[in-house]
Amino acid sequence: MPAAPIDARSSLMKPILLLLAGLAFARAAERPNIVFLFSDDHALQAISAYGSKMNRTPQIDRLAEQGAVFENSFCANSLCGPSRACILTGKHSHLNGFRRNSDRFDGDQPTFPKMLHAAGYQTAIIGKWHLVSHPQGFDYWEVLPGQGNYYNPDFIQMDGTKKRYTGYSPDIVTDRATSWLDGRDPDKPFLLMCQFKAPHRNWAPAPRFLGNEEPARVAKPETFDDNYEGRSGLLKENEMSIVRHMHWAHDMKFKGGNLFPDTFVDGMANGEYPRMTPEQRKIWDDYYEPRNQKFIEDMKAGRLTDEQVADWKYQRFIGDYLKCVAAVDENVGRVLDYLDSHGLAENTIVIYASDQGFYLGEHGWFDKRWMFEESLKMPFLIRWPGVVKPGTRSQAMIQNIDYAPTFLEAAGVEVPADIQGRSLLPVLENAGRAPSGWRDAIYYAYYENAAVHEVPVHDGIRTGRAKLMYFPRTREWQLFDLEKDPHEMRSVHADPEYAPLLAGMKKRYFDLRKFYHVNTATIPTTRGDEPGWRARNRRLNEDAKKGPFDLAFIGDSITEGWEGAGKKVWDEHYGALKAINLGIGGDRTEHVLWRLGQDRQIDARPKVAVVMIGTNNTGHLMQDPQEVADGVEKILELIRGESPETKILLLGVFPRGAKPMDKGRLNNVAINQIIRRFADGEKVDYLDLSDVFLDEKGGISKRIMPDRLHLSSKGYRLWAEAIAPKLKEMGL
Ligand code: SGN
Ligand code: CA
Repeated sequence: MPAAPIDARSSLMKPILLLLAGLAFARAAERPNIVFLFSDDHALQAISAYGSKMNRTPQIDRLAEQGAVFENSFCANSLCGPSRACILTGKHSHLNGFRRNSDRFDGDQPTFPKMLHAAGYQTAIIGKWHLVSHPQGFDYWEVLPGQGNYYNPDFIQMDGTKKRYTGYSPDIVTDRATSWLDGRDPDKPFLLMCQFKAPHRNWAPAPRFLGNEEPARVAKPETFDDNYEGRSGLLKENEMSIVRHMHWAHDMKFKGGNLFPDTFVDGMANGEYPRMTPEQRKIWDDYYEPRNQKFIEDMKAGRLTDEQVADWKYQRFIGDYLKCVAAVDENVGRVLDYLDSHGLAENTIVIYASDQGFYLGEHGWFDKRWMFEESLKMPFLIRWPGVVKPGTRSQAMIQNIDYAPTFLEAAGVEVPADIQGRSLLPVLENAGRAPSGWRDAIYYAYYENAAVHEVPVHDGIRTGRAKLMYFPRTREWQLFDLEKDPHEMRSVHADPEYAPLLAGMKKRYFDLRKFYHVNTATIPTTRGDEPGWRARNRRLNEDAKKGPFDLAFIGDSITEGWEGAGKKVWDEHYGALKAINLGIGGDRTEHVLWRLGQDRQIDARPKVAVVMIGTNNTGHLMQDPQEVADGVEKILELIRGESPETKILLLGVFPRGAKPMDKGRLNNVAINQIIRRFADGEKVDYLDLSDVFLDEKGGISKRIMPDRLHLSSKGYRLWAEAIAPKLKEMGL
């Protein structure tokens, strides 16, 4: 007999059903469902709940009306994969290991979806993933490969195959998400991560937004013509300017060859176009072609000023971007409607966030990465009936490392002690106000230098009032007074009036780095954005491939100097051996880690490696000796792990400075005190050559070290002679 519809059942059944439903609700109420709606590159400036001047996002705004908006929500590393890894793990990039988009997420580490799954949640992720390894901890996943596509996207299936869906990416993500909801076990709580590719570059709008009406003109932001004066010269190296770096086909949607190479960049096709169905293509062409032809005619006729061309680029960019946002907004609405119509809204936490912010013309830019406000900020809206008061606006400083502990606590799962973020529950339960003892500052670190858009490595902290940044490449501090200079147009780090603020911010910076276990000496870092380094490094990479070598020297300028002042001595001592000089001037432990590891200079696989590194960690920051020693230790571990046959002769960092009480000298003494213990009587031997270079009073003769740091040819001779017996002992 087919099941009768509910209201046809006996009147006796009704109260029982209601009671059961009530019990189910009460039980579920203890364990709320979690719907994580997440987009890619959606800036606060383009969300009306955040006061957008350029668009409306009525569906996202529903969450603001029914829940809370966090106005001081920040990411820990303003880039896609890194932000997602922070969210999954609740840890900063240097600990979760995903620092740059080219990294691979170690899916074996603990993540909040895994922990929720273990606690009985049904878990699913659908959409953009961008962490290279396949998702773990999900009952169901279906993710875009890499960046994914807008049109007729492929999705990686759980068996590793790919499946193509016809349609527009955010719509399909929602279709797949709601169909997973349909099929789930209604008796268990669930976590659904619904992650849209939009509005990421190349900002390809859905056909339904390519109607005939002209997009509303958007006023360019105040800082569009920023000339980057008053801040680090590194800002000028950026390759993310709307005026200078828009691609003809990919970004600006022209067809055919670039007609104005002085105005547009070549080399990136519009990858979406060939994927379209004939119907999609027709709508696309009907929209873009007449507008493009008009622009081309105007350009050819010389009718456009530079200012007008810049404006045209901006309108094309922002018009497309906002259309992509509109599609995200609609899909947020579809998910909310689903929850409403299925009676799920009451017991489901809904979040809307995006992996980072984005420049919508501020500082003349598109893209993100810099620690400036527009990309540092992440949207974060949360609806949680019964817990979050509707219409809450929170000023509490939160970060993406907080999401994992929040979800865990909401689900009643114990938060592991090594999670670095903090659960937002105390803020949510306190009407959005930060309880006392809440964080006063966030820590930020960006690592993807020598990559697209040319943004250097930097880190820093932001408090409610100020922002401190540090650029290791140029050893520059930048300080911004966010109250007086909200657009961050002038660094006041050198302004005497700000000396007390600078000192305080520096203290917080170093304390926070300690607190989060940030030791840059152990974090592999490239200097590939410095042309001189890049050229030498490339050569060393090539040479290293010719391994195995007999002997390798690994280090900084003092090692590199074997090719300068030390050349003759090198030839005499090592000319007969197959020897390689892996020294690069200015390197610190973190750079050697990068070269040996990521750049595979370890492929030199020498019989003996002479390692001497650390004086530059001392030099610029007077880095704590223990931190530098940890960096040295990591180098030894890397060599031992990747080239187990290699014997290592670890040298104490050479003395520097004219006098024994020179600060740099003392720092090196302190490093050596620690690293001498790395000798294991087996694969690692240690030698301290201080006595070879110092006179009886602890002075350094200019004849040996002309600048009290680098060696003369006499110095190199002393070095070679001092280690000769050891090298012999080690089999050379
Ligand atoms: C792609 C984009 C870049 C963007 C990175 C990172 N180029 O390389 O503009 O900065 O992704 O973005 S694209 O035109 O090929 O899309 S992220 O959000 O994935 O980190
Ligand atoms: Ca992104």
